[in-house]
Amino acid sequence: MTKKALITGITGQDGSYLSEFLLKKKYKVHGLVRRVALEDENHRLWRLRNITTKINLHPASLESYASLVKLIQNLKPDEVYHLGAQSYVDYSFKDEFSTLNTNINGTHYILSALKEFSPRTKFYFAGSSEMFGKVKQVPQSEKTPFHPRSVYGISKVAGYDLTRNYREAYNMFCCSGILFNHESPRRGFEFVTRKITHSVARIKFGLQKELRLGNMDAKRDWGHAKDYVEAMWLMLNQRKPQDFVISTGKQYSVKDFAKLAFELVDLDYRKYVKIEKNLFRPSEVRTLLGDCKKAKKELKWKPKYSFKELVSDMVKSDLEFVQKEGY
Ligand code: GDR
Repeated sequence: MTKKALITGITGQDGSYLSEFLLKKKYKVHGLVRRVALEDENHRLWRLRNITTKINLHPASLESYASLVKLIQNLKPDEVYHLGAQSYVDYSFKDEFSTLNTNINGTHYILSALKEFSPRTKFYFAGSSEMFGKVKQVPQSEKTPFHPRSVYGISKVAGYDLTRNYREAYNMFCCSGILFNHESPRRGFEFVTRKITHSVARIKFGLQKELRLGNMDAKRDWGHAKDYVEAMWLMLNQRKPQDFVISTGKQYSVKDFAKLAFELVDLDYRKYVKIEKNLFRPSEVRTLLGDCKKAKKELKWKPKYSFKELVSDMVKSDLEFVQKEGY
């Protein structure tokens, strides 16, 4: 029988790759979107451009329990992928209250609606390596204690605990993926990787003179979003619900990323990058490195893209983007 999946955050990077992945697996894909997005297709639905006729979009809001209940009651999906959130860490320092409201209540509303109206639905929660924050162990695994360093990270720990508690208290199939940074040509421009690759392309074409960055010594474990959405699906298609770290196990600094991105277009990053103090965060996550042994063993998952392939994919795509769009 055809399976039904409901994706929150379907218009984002992961939502769009996951939709394509599930369509290939013959799922019926449903997405929750804000009404404003439906009215502004060009700007808000660009990542879904190639598949809009194959998916079903429903207007609802993570801030409205009533709208979520209606959707879940009608659909009774086999799987819910809860990816929707205020996901930009830096913004969470500027608007703590709305980050907490959307991220915690949104997760809680969906879990509660599922419990009441579709308790057999499998639920995936997008946890984050930001939950480890000021890391207590290197590398970080499912057993590493959390120490979030932003309201965003705090909201993700709360979502993770809600997900665990619905699993334990109500016997529901609920999993959290603790995903480390994952990037792609579909990344939003506010995140450092896309900011770098887009600027590299603009500098190459003479549209920009310099690139302003904050902490270039921050280290991350960067994978490709295409690889990571597969892990989400694998988690919901195991016999028992569990949480998994998804990462590459390799670490690079923001400087390494910039150096390579500029090198790929034969430029030296030192000539273009300027450090700007106000791009530093009030409390920074300095270093993250994931240990995904459990996912390798139990999900038989492993990343396919190397760091170099990821950076090349993004630079190549941004060169095409700038050439085509002119900005
Ligand atoms: P992150 O991603 O906070 O790790 O969260 P981001 O790309 O924003 O920052 C990565 C690191 O780069 C440093 N940095 C800068 N960051 C931005 N955005 N802009 C800059 O100019 C800049 N200069 C240096 C940051 O300080 C940071 O250390 C991402 C998000 O996708 C989360 O939603 C997700 O949960 C985690 O990854 C895993």
